[in-house]
Amino acid sequence: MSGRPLVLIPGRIHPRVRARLAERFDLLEVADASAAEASMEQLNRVRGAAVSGRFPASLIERLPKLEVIGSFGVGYDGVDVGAAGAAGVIVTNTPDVLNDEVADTTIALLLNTIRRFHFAERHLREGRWEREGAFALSPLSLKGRKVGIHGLGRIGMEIAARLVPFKVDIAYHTRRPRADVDFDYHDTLTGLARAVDILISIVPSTPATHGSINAEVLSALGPNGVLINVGRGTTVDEPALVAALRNGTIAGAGLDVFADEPRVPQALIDLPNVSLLPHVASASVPTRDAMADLVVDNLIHWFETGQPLTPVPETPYPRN
Ligand code: NAP
Ligand code: 8YV
Repeated sequence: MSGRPLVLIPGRIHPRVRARLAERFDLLEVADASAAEASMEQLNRVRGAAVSGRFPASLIERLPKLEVIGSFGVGYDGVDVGAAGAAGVIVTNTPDVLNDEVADTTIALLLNTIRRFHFAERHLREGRWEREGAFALSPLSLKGRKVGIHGLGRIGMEIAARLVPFKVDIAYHTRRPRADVDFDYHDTLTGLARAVDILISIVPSTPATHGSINAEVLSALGPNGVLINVGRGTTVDEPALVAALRNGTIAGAGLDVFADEPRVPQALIDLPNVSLLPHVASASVPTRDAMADLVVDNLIHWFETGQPLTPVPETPYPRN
């Protein structure tokens, strides 16, 4: 035994997290959150953890010395923060360092969905421009649109800042209105959807957001409506979305996130009026490196000073 804290890594993680942790800590790497291959003696010594994905209560219960979990990503819905808090374990996430990347991706996805550039590029690559002529005009345009942002937090604010120069009207829905913006506030999601013709969702996966973009919201968005989801797939009722896209209840959708990743419903893939990305909003080398560093820096700071850098609100520091 080295005297260095033992840090558990359940499942795959960004290589920079692993490499930097190995410089400071002993590592216990297991295939997944079942930690089936670890002995009780090893689990009894684990003081920290780094995870990208699931960290369930069943694992927390088997780690009596666990102090801190560093979760890779700003969304931490894979970590049972209730069980962590009850066990006195601090959970950290990676806020802010990915705001710009995710907001940039959101704008790209919005324009792609409306102007169908992915199909236009395929037209060129398949030689159809030369053989058949110009690509069809896009039925939709961003011009004159009203954009509703579902979730005006760290990333939502960066999306809004990028939309201002596009000369679109901006409105939003959150549970509590923000005092520092003058965009129109709607106290219900359906009310927001009724008032706009583009809805951008950037909320966390919680019981309250689960399935909240449903048939009623899509119907309120209307036949010229476009849904963009970069938050979490669980926020959207996917069967209702497929129906709305098929029958013209809304005009199109751009999705970076899905309810059961990496499985994407074939019904969505088959639709002509969607742009689909495989959860890549933060997926550049510089941004993922910054996220990896924040995971590691949280653990280092915890073991050096007894304080986390970016604890999640459910496991605050100082403890309540
Ligand atoms: P944040 O700063 O915590 O902002 C969350 C926003 O959602 C706040 O404005 C919050 O306002 C609102 N919200 C929360 N629950 C709500 C509800 N039930 N109804 C309406 N609004 C609600 O989080 P962030 O850093 O911007 O990140 C947001 C989420 O984006 C993450 O949790 C993650 O799931 C997702 N994300 C996805 C990617 C990707 O790769 N696609 C990348 C990064 C993040 P109130 O509290 O006032 O309601
Ligand atoms: C990551 C994300 O892709 O930060 C988040 O919440 O969804 C993304 O930035 C993910 O967390 C890592 O797999």
